[in-house]
Amino acid sequence: MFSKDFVWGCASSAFQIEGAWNEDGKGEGIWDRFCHEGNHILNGFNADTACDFYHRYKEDIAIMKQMGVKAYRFSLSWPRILPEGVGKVNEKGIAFYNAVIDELLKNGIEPYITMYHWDFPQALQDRGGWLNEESIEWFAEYAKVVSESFSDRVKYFITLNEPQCFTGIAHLHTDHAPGIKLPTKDLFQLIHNVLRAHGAAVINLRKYAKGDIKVGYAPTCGMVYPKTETPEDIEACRKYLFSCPDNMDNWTWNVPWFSDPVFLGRYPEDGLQKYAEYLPVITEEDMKLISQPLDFMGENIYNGIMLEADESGNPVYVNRYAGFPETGNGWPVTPECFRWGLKLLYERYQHPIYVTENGICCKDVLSSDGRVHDPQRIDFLNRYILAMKQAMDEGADIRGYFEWTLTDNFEWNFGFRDRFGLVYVDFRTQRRYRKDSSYWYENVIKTNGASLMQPKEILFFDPVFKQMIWGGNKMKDVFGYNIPGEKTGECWAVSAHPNGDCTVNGGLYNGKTLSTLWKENPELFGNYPTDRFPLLLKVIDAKENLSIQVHPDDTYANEHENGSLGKTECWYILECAENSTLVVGHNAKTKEELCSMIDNKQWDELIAEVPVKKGDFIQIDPGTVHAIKGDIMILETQQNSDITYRVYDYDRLTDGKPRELHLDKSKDVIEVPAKAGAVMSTESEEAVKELVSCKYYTVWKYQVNEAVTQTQSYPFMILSVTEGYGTINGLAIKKGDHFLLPAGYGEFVLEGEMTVIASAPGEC
Ligand code: IFM
Repeated sequence: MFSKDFVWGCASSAFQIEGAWNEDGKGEGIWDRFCHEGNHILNGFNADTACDFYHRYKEDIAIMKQMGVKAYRFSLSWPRILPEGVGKVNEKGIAFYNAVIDELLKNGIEPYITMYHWDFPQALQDRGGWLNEESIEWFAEYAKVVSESFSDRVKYFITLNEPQCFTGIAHLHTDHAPGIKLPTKDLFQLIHNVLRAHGAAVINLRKYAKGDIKVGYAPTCGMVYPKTETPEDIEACRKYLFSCPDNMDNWTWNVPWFSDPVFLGRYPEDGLQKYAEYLPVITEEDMKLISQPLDFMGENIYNGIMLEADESGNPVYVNRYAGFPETGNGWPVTPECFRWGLKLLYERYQHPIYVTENGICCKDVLSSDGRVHDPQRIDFLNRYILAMKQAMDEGADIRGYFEWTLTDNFEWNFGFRDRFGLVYVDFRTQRRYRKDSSYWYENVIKTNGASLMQPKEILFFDPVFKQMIWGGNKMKDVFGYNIPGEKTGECWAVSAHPNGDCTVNGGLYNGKTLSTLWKENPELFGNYPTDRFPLLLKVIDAKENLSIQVHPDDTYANEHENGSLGKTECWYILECAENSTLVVGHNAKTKEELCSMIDNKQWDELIAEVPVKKGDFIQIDPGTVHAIKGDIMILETQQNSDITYRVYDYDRLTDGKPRELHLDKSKDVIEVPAKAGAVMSTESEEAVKELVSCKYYTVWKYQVNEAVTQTQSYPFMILSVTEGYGTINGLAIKKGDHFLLPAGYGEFVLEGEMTVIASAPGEC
């Protein structure tokens, strides 16, 4: 599934885990100050101890080893290495990181070092922080020390983590340290300094490296995904993702201002125009410095927004529905943004990508059984990793994935409220508990992604209703359908036919037509090898008699009906009056006799009828003369075809005219002599009864009183609840519901008091 050298990792940052804030010569950082002074952190917490990684790194590395993690992305505390930010190196700080690196390597875990994950030395902040242009040299000096100290064993270095956050959240919104609101012009200057500092660090990391190193950068931002996969909606996403915001209250939250200069060597043109009045002096030399060649692009991705194109092709935000899935801290769960964001980033920046952060905060608790169960995290990661794989399959060069984060830790201004870890930390005792998700991730790593689970979603559809001269309004009373009129004859409940293409209602594929899904997601249908969805499921309410008709087979329909399929169908009688009959078959012995009876309108002699009652079932093969009679309601499973030849219509008039008959074609296809119309009673002692199995479908009846357990191992199955209420695998279903179980769905349990008719396509 994934290439064998795909990097499965975990990520963390120094300030969020290390603690030991003033131990062994560490200098004060801006986050130490921010926590200690003022009321910036939820509940007044600080990170003086955090996860105590400084003393417990061996324990945490041992857990990673158990999990089989291949790489660990961690950051260095700048003030632990250079307590004053520049000048004297703190050898104990270097020794600590050397010990961490050695322990990782000893355990077969590749270290990925992030130089800066927000803990700026306070001493340098006191000299103006990133706003001071000298910060470029300060950061370069720090890079030299880092490279000299660690590049003999560490191969992967990342300069900055999420510059959008440590510039914007700190200096525009002031929620992060140092929490200083800057005039807009100054913030532009500060960001220009940060980007130049990045370039200067890349130069020094390489210049002082003791081995072959790879250098990258890890920005972030919200991503995007299109409402539909039309070129217009995709282009709207591209446009939005790579344009600079107009809103100056949140302008730093964007991709291009932080990534175009680094990877493309220029600030984005629209930003240069929009922000002209705030811009610092930007020289060619600056751009050269900022755009030092990089080996990879990191990107931290958590969520995104759905967009569609308006008439002019401009991106429009699509509102989220009520009850949209959210994480424990209220972030939307949008795996689709991973697929589209990663593809669009790769398309623009053309660098191998590492997902340097992705994960979820959940309200994890230590359960009574002494374990931490976090199914929501497992589901989130499963969906996101599958979406990432889709981006890879569609061309994005993604080399690795770093789950955020190993242990629950200090979540900045939210203190310890938000648990993001694969490992639970009891902050009172510093005991670590592996959450269920850590075992799940272990398995993903061990199987190199093969254990990821394709989402098992039951697909529901919006039916398409058809008005017919013979139709009625029973579907409203019997099934509660919102029918469009008093002559509603047909409900195309599951159909991908162009004359009535159903739309998915809810879930992952909400709003897509079944025919689109068939094209775009063939895996949902077990890659069934036909060019179109093979079945069509209808409810028919015949208030009046339907015309007497006959259907062609595949060969005849293909030849005479523009490549259409023929029509084999079967009927389950949902409702009927007492003493009802159906037209099935005819009495002609020879073709000549048939033609003569038709030409002479000897309908009474020609047509054969069979008695039926509620719950009966009958197969109608092509060539069979048939008709549903008035006051009967049926559920029909048929081939995906709308071809019917009308033989006789009781001489009825519509708008003063008779409906068209298809006598020549009917005579061609009617089978002579007719097979006996075999009506079958579906009553059975057994809960599961096979009603028919032919080339095109198999149909069963499930009589649910006790739990009925079945396995969906067909390309797909369609289930229709014809009576009662119940559940399928815990999902409530009721009379009138029709739904599709996709390929690989596996076991399902029906419970309640229900009658269910199920169909699966034939072996093709
Ligand atoms: O915890 C943070 C991390 O420091 C930066 N990226 C987002 C994570 C979750 O908020």
